[in-house]
Amino acid sequence: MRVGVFGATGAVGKELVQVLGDRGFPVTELRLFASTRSAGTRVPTPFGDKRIEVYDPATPPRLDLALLAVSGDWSKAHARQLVEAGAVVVDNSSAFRLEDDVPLVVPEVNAAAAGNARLIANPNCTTAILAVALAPLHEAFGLKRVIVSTYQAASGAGAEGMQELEDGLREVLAQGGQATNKFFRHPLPMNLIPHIDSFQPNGYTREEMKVTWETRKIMGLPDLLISCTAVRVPTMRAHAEAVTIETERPVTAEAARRILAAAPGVKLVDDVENALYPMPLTASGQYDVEAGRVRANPVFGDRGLDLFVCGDQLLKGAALNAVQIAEALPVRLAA
Ligand code: 2RA
Repeated sequence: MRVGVFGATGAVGKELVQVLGDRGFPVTELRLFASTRSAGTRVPTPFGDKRIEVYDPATPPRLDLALLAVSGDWSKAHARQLVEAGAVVVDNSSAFRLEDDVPLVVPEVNAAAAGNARLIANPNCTTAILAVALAPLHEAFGLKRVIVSTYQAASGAGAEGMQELEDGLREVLAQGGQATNKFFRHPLPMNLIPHIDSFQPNGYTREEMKVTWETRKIMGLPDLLISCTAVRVPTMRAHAEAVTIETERPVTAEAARRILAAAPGVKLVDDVENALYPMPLTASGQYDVEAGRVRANPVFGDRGLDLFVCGDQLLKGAALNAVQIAEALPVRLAA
C-alpha cells in the first residue's frame, strides 16, 4: 500500500512510522509530510531513508492510506481532500471525532464501526486507553457510572512538551527553585497541573469532556454517566488513570481480574504482594494497556469496582491505535 504520514516529524508521527515497520504493515511506498521547517531533510525509517515533503493541496499525492498526526485545523482543511484523491484517512486530531458520519474507532472495542468509511477518527489518547479496559468490564457487568482521574504524561503535549519536561528537570536539579515554562501553563517538574486543554462553560476542561463524549461514542452508550478530572503529571510518555465504576450487575474483583486478563489489548498487572501494578515506567513502549489494583469499591456495595490503568500515550493512545485501524484496510480495499 502507498502510505503517507502527515506530521511525520512530531512525536506521534515518528511513532506511526516505527509502528508501521514493527508490525510489518504492507507498505510499498512511504511518503512523509511535515511543515516547511523540516522540508527536504532525510530521515531514517524501517523502510529506508525518506525525504520530508511539504504537502501541496494543488497536487494531492496518490495514496492508499493517509495517517494524519497534525492539528485539527490542518485536518479540517485537508483530510477530505485526501479522501477525494483516493486515500483512506485515519485522523489523530479531534477535528472529526464527534461527526456522525465519521467512525471513532478503538479496534478492540468497536472495529466494526469502521465499516466502509474512508475517513476514520482516532480517539483522544486518554479515551483510547480507558476504553480498552472499560469495554470488557461493560460486556461482563454492565456499566452504570464511571469516574476517572487521569495522570497524563508530557508526551500528550507532543515533542515540545516532552522537551520542556526534560529541560525543566535538568534546570531544577542544577539550579533549584522552579523550572521555567513556555509550553505548559505552569512548570511541570515537581508539580501537577489540573488543566489540559481549555476550560468549558461547565467547569470541566475540554480534555475531560473528550473522555466523556468519545467514550460514549466508541462504546455506543450515549447516556453513560461519566466524569473525568484530567491532570498533567511530570512523567514522560504513558498516561495513567484511576477508574471507579458502578455496574448494573454484581461484580467481584476476582471476576473482573479474570475478564481483564482475557481482554484483547489489556495486560493484567495485579500482584500487590510483589508490588506489581500498572505504572508509566512499565507501560511505556508496550502495546497493551496495563490494568491492575482491581478491588471492590465499598461505596457501591457489590456493584462497584476500582482499578488503575496505564497505557503508552504515543502507542495505544495514538500511533498503535491508528495503525490497528489501518490493518483492516487491505481486506476492506480488496473486498
Ligand atoms: C494530552 N490527551 O494528553 C492529550 C493529547 N491528545 O494532552
